[in-house]
Amino acid sequence: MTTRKSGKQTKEPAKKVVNKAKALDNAARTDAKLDPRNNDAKIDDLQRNTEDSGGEFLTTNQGVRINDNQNSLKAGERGATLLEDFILREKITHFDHERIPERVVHARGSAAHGYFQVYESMSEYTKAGFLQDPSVKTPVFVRFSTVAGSRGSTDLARDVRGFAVKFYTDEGNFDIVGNNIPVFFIQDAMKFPDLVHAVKPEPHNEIPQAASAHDTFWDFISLMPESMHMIMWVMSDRAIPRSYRMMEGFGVHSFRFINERGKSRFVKFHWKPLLGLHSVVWDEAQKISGKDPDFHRRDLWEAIENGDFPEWEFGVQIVEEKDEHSFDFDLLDPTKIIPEEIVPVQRIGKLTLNRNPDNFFAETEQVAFHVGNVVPGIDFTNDPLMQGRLFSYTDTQLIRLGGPNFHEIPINRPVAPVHNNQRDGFMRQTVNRGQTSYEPNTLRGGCPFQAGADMGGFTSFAERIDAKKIRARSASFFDHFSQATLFFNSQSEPEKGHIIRALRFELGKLETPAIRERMLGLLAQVDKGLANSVAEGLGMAVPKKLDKPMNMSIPADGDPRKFQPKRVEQAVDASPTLRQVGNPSFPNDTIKTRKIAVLLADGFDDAAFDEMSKALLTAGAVPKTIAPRLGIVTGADGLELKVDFSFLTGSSVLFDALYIPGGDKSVDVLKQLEEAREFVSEAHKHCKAIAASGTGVGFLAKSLGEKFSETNSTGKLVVANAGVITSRAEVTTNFTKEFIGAIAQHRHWERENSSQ
Ligand code: HDE
Repeated sequence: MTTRKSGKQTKEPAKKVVNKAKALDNAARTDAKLDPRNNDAKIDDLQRNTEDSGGEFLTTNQGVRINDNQNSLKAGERGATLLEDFILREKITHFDHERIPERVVHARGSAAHGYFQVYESMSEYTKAGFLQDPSVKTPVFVRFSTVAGSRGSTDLARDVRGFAVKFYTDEGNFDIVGNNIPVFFIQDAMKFPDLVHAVKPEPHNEIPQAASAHDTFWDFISLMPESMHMIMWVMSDRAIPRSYRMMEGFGVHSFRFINERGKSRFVKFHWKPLLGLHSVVWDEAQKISGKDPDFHRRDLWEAIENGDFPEWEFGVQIVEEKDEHSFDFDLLDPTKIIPEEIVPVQRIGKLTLNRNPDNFFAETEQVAFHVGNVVPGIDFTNDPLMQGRLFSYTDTQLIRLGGPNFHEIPINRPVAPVHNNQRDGFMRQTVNRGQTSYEPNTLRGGCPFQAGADMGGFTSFAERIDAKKIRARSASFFDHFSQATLFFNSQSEPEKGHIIRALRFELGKLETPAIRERMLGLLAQVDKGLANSVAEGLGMAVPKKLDKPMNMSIPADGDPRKFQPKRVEQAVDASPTLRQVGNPSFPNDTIKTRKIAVLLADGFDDAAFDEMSKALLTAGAVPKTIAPRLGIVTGADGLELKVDFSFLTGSSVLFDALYIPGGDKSVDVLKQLEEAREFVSEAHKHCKAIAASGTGVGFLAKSLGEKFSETNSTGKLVVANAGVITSRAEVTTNFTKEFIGAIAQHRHWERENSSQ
């Protein structure tokens, strides 16, 4: 127990009861199996419901052993099937009911178990138990998702990613139900169904799946300038991450930290990936969607199976209550960030994912997150988007998981004990003993009884509210463009180019020219150069006169003039922490877990392969062999390797970099194969690091044609040219070092063809 205080009860009748509660509480919490300080507490808890049928007979759901699982019961061998066949009926009925409604948003996702540890006590800021003691490992379950697509849609859609974390703390479950983008499209929950209806497939023909590039989405956005900041993020590379393991997470809203003395401060939550921030390119994303729609799901699963446990540092931006109004935006507005230059992110702990779920449905599909799941020491603010979410998450589970007892589903139940007078309902699991299900009572000694704040009872922050009841939006929410401009200005040149091309793609897919025009008008408010470049790609001009009013999200009796965007002067012009290329908060010297394709055929240079694969493995990368066919491939000196992929099953878009060892016979075979040459030229087009040694350089030259250049003015053996590393001689340490450095850069944008 880390946070529960001894009861200092003064009122007599309650005293006995409270002491009893404390004793029970202690007993429950020191039960070694359920002690959350043991990070396996949730895993142990799940054991109660885990079964693997190992060495067991096949039975019905009633436990009756089944003798024939091949044939239904019939009137004669060729006769009609009998209604009496309870085994057949049970099996088919269960099958008929196997599906539940998918999540209305964030339907596509994958998850993992892990734990969280704080670096040092945060008691100055919060009394939350799991943030007090660095020796405590709190179990977590984390689900990543896309937003717009159905359960079976591609992982690589251009979309926001959900990043939802459930902490099973000893004071109950705490969920941070966040995204990989720190702001949101809308400011008020009232607009959420409209936004989601606009982005989901169009209702008449259910097209397109998992894509925002269609008329209804941009029609809505073009009338809602409050979305422009978020639009910049979803048109950026953030919306096509390389891996769930290489993206940031954000709580988005301002929350509150409350300390022991009841002092409140505002807090924004961040997750910072230790592998750095990386994305794929759009052309690649589209191809991955065909080659491996489970790319992110597989990546997460494989990394954990390989023992490469993904890690994020937990960051907080803390703002004193007195500073609430000291920013050039409103802290309650979820379309705004607090630039890290103004309030730095303190990294206070680490999240590690170290175990894949046992069963996708039981765990990943049935997990129910809720922004409203908080523990003492954490509280809400009046962010009007969050306020609506506080209603929505329980409500949605009632239909999705079929009733009010979804908290009893193993993945959702807390490791902290649950006692209350809630009863019954569909699928109730708990067998509540006793005569009473109300409080207060005398028949059961008052149990279960309320907990004083000093016994860990949750008390809401006593925020002062003195207001008129009103349907309105604060004027402090009306700067819709400044932070969109800040984001665009903060990008590196290649990233700016990607935003422009993403907008050309999305707007280019529209069938209604007027929507394009309105969007160009809004983009011009963000940055004129941006709007002109997008317009050029669309073969249009930015309209001289803006379609007014710009903001069409206005109540029926509202005066449009009062709803129009207003720019506020910004304290920061550009924030390098908003870009991915050259972001100072992330490492650019690691190649841990990167997948490297090694292209070879029989007769490859054994020594070169050996040197390179040793160097890559030592640096933590995952080399994979690609050959003309599966099976075994043999080197010139007899080294036998298992082929991981053929050119049919592998593809350059599934790898981070590629290496071609020499070996005359191997290179001759590769040279003849169009798929092999395409593999190389596509990796080059996507700006990936490429290395070739010995005669492998000749194959590289043939594949790249005029794009190949091997300027070697210094006479060095190893030539590095915009991420293409060649050595005509053997593989040296210098060569592998150059290649590893080039992979760590992730992409070599100087090679990028801007028309891509
Ligand atoms: Fe959600 N959101 N949301 N959302 N959301 C859901 O809950 C909702 C919002 C987020 O992996 C639903 O269980 C409303 C912002 C994630 O299971 C639903 C509003 C952010 C997930 C819902 C928002 C999120 C959800 C659908 C505006 C980032 C997936 C299924 C008022 C901070 C969690 C479900 C998982 C899921 C409602 C806006 C993140 C319908 C009404 C902002 C990561 O309850």
